[in-house]
Amino acid sequence: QIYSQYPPPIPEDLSSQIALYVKNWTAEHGLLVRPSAKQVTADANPNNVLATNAPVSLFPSPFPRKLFEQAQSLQTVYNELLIEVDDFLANLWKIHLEVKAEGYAHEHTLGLFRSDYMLDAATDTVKQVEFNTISSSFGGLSSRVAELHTELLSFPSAEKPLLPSLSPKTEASVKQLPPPNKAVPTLARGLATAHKAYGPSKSDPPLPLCIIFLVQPDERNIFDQLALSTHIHKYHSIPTFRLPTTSVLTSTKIGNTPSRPLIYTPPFAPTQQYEVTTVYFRALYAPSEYTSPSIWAARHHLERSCATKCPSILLHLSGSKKVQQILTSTTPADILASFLPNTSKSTLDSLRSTFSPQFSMSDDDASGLALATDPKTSQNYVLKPQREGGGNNIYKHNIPPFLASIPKDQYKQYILMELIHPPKTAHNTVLRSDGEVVSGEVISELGIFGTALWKTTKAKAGEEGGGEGKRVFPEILHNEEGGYLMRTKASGSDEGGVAAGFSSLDSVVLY
Ligand code: GSH
Repeated sequence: QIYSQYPPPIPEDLSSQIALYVKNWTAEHGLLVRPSAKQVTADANPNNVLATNAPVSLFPSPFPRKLFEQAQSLQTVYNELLIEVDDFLANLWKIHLEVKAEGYAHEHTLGLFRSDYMLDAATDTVKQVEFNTISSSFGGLSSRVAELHTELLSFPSAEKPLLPSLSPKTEASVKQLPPPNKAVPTLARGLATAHKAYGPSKSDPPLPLCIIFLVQPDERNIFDQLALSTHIHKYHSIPTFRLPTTSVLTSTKIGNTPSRPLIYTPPFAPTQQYEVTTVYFRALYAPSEYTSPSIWAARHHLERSCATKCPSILLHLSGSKKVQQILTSTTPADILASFLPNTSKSTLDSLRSTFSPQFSMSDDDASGLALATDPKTSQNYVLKPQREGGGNNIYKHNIPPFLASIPKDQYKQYILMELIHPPKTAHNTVLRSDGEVVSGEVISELGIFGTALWKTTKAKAGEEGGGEGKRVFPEILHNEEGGYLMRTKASGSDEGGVAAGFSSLDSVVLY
């Protein structure tokens, strides 16, 4: 209601001036991405020197303060919840099985998480869209957007800004400026905490220690990643190196002491060696990245080393839609409460209020199947495969024909989730990466970042992990909430995601 007039209309010529301000600001402050091959051909970009603005909104988006704070307060509970899941799903994963048979060498596991929510207009609550356990991106760039909006809203002076006031005069309680975004220090502290917890070198003779950022060979989102590595270098004095997935097997090896340290030799300094305390995965979350058997071998190689993985394969798997669906179910048992034995009932209720109803698509749940195959009911659902990175979901009326087109035994690879209905009143203007400025009706998605480090629980060789009754809870060494990501997209688009090209980076004003 407050924001039916949001943002205030701006005159045509001022609008292009603001777009220019934003374009220049992004270059000045590294709010950038590398252009896509579609945007700029290799001929026009020799030596890959070009960068362009990340897609970004010109105004912060309004968000109810109460719900923003609820999402923040739940982050450490979510961090704890996703820390360890039963082995039964992970048993599908060959690498996990193999490394388990050999015995896991890593002592700790690190999670850099982002829990994504949308406002649900009907219930006036925040509902979780998904919980990311691998490559949770845009903490770096999203901090810059909060700074950009703050500066733009008080340009050329706070007393007499160029832009009209954002909030109607009647609503004095509305904060005009976005809250500061702590994503960079929070995520960097997570990595630094894992680095310290690793302890001294396990090589003989001892080696200097480092953190590895495992990256895609042709990463466009490099400036987001550099925001973290630069912060780690500056404020934690820890060496970090970028390692493309294609170089894992040539640039690293496992040392021959029994603890299995991961040794990195920088290709540009072949006489130097480092021992890797922590591998931060900004890659290998999507099946399409596993282009050859050597990439699978690289994943196996990293998993069996004693470096702390962010995430381990088990943690990667616990972010799967299937696990998230199971965590929301209350039959036959209250799964959620069993994983959070020390959490109060009111916090559990608050957590539960963020779940959208979800259904299994396997034979054991007839209700999910019935909802998905009837065109009348499928209208209110999204069908999600076990994929990360966006762009893979099937929506509404497309669900029944899609299901009819695949073999029945593949149904269980999907889960069905009730759609969230965000308010339809918001408008914004966006500067896209190709320089186009577009205005229209938008919907936004809020992500809350959090980090956790815990001791890895190790089932003894030959013993099945998990199982009701004998569940062992890991010792949590660090659990922190901090920083947010607001993303905004045209309200006509079902899919989201900045990396996938659907959304723009944004910030919030709270009311
Ligand atoms: N490789 C890129 C990076 O490291 O930044 C993209 C990684 C990626 O797509 N991460 C997903 C994400 O956070 C989670 S698996 N996407 C947010 C978005 O694209 O809006």
